[in-house]
Amino acid sequence: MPAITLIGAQWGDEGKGKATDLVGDRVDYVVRYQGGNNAGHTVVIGDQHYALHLLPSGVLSPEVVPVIGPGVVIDPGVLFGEIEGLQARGVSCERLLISANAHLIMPYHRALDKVSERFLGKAKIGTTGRGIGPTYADKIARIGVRVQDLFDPGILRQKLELALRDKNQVLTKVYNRRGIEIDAVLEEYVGYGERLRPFVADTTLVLNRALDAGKTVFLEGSQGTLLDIDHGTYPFVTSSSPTAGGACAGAGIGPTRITKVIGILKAYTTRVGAGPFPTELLDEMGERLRSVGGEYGVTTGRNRRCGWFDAVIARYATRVNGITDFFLTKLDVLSGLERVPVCVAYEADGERTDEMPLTQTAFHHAKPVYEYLEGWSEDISGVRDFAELPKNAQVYVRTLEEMAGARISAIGVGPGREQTLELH
Ligand code: 2SA
Ligand code: GDP
Ligand code: MG
Repeated sequence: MPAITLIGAQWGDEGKGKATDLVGDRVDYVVRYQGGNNAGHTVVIGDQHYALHLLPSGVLSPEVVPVIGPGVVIDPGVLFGEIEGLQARGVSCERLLISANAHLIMPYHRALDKVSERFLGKAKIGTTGRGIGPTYADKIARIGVRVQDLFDPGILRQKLELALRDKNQVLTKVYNRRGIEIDAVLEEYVGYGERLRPFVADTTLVLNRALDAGKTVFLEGSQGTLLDIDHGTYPFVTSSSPTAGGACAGAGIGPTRITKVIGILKAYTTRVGAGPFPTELLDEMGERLRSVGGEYGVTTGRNRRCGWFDAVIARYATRVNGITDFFLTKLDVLSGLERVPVCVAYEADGERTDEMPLTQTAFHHAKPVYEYLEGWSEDISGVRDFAELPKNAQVYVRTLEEMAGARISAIGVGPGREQTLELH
């Protein structure tokens, strides 16, 4: 039975949290497969507003089993803070399952993330400072600490000694910071191990058995396609694979199980942190999109950079992920504009291209080529049926669908659960 993947089709913050929450009563498992508490997924239910960082958005649906897969990096202090925060609001987290293979964000990862960004100066990535890059770097270098290591203090000490031998040199000699004490970290993390134990499971086995039994597994991506380590705007990316292929690897589900790949697409574009962004608006219109769209980082509170819809990256996301359906979000934010520009191609180094330029240098130079669509003035946040949308809003949606290369199955007209038009 089906596994469904949900992917951010742009630079993140497309509204994945809301989209996952929407399907909560139709799926059995919701799985996070990459990233960590750099993510900020917003869910609005009635007058209740939830910001989730590590827990899958499905945790808010009482029948769903939320799963943190092996591809995720976990900061245990943040995880327990989030669990306690939800429990205080009456949301049960008892069903949560956590992979024994997931890697842990350690205090030295957070320290290195912050200090290396500061030393990069103008070349900084604009990370969330949560230790994500250094944790994945240790994972790939095979000196990471995994959830299961917390159950064996002897192994944990060995791993910490190995990791800290170099890192304390770097922190103290290169960055002139205080070194990290092994004993304090050991004590803190052995304590986390005891608290994590009841949640730890062979999540890959659980999910594959569930699929065999006809259950539905929903794989919730974080960040977005253009932030993917392989397919994004490297080096201005996160250190994991939010794309559909990453969902298989990070959850332990074979590609043949996936029957649907849903791309979440904002009706305009945003990005947080540094890196190229051809349709960025540095003027009052950018400000308008930010304030009307509420475009502020859910994790760091940073201003999001805002710009027009970019059909080149939407097409790219369709191709890289094999997107079968789009959920178009935040259409309501565009109400009141006389005309809405849409980027259909780039001009890079004197040449027009309909696809992503071959090199990052060319992408940095890419200038958007715009088509202008007629706007609409009506407030559409109360509309629940496609046919009730103003004619020009309908044309906008159909034009984006054609340009992006996959059908639009749902449209968001507000942050609330009910502010959604379902087309298919
Ligand atoms: P990191 O911390 O190593 O993953 O940062 C590397 C780049 O990835 C970007 N990134 C994000 N982009 C959009 N949204 C994210 N989550 C938060 C949100 C962001 C926030 O939902 O608003 O609160 O600032 C997210 N997480 C990582 C990051 O900006 C870097 O460009
Ligand atoms: P995620 O990281 O992809 O889950 O997205 P974020 O939660 O970081 O940012 C999306 C923001 O848009 C949140 O504040 C949502 O509540 C809000 N949102 C989602 N869908 C819609 C929509 O259709 N219209 C409006 N106005 N807001 C939306
Ligand atoms: Mg977000």
